[in-house]
Amino acid sequence: MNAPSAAEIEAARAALAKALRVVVLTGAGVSAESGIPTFRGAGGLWKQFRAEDLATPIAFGRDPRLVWEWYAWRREEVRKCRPNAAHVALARWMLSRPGVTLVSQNVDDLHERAAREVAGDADVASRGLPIKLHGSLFHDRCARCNHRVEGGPVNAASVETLPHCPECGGLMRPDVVWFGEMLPARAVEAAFAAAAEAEACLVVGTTGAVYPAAGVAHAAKGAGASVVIVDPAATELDAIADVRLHGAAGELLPPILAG
Ligand code: BV8
Ligand code: ZN
Repeated sequence: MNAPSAAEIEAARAALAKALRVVVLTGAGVSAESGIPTFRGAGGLWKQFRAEDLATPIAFGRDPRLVWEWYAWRREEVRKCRPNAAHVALARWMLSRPGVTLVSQNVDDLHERAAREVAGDADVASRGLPIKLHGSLFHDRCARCNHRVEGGPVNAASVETLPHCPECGGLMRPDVVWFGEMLPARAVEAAFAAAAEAEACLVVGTTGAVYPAAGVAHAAKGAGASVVIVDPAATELDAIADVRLHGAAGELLPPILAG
């Protein structure tokens, strides 16, 4: 796929600049240039680890140590990474204008770190934070009473040494949404409410294969929004794109989100 022309970049920039309300949907591709493997791409996360073996409640019930080892490894991988130019451009843009809602499928914290770095202080940064549809890699949740804590060090030597709930003693799990599990209701509500109001929808770095997350883009389209898609490869949302830019998020977001 050839790189987008200046006219295509300008078409994307204009569609986003003139929209009073914009919903942004990001997936693993927005973190790819930070060095975090995507899920389904070459060398994607699922390639080395079969999703059904690790990211399902059944797998966790069957072998909590294995599942915790994978998430502890991913936490360390993300900690070694830094937000890339796409996260920074998005954070800068969100902090420079009203009316943008960021919805992310990612469980990493790179959008949050970019917002904090750009804003310099936590209050301002809060305007650049994402709605996290699939939870957070850096939080643990009690599998019994749902008590939620900041994730700490994980000792997966035995089930007994795995993180346990300070409230009820139950086994903690990563605070992410596994396949077959409901998404956090408030996050879904907020994401689809933003889509229903949007005049533009920017989709960055997602195959659009996972629902209900991918439905955010369809809901925005249905509400009459112009859909701009940034991705180097074909996605399952391409059919609803009004402007389709083939390329990397780190290269394309800075020019299309420029002031
Ligand atoms: C639910 C958290 C219902 C854990 C994840 C059949 C049809 C339709 C749907 C279903 C179906 N069968 C089952 C379902 C439902 C299922 C689903 O959608 N399955 C799909 C796979 C078919 N969904 C669910 O199970 C959801 N729950 O439906 O509950 C329910 C109803 C009643 C009662 C109970 C339950 C829960 C889904 C959430 C699963 N959790 N992750 C973890 O992370 O460990 S999903 C996982 O996939 C990640 O969150 C990830 O974000 C998400 C989507 O993947 P992408 O982000 O798109 O990543 P991918 O690698 O696929 O794509 C990367 C893209 O980036 C590519 O396009 C690539 O080209 C691009 N890229 C690469 N480099 C760059 C780039 N782009 C820009 N710049 C670059 N440099
Ligand atoms: Zn508990």
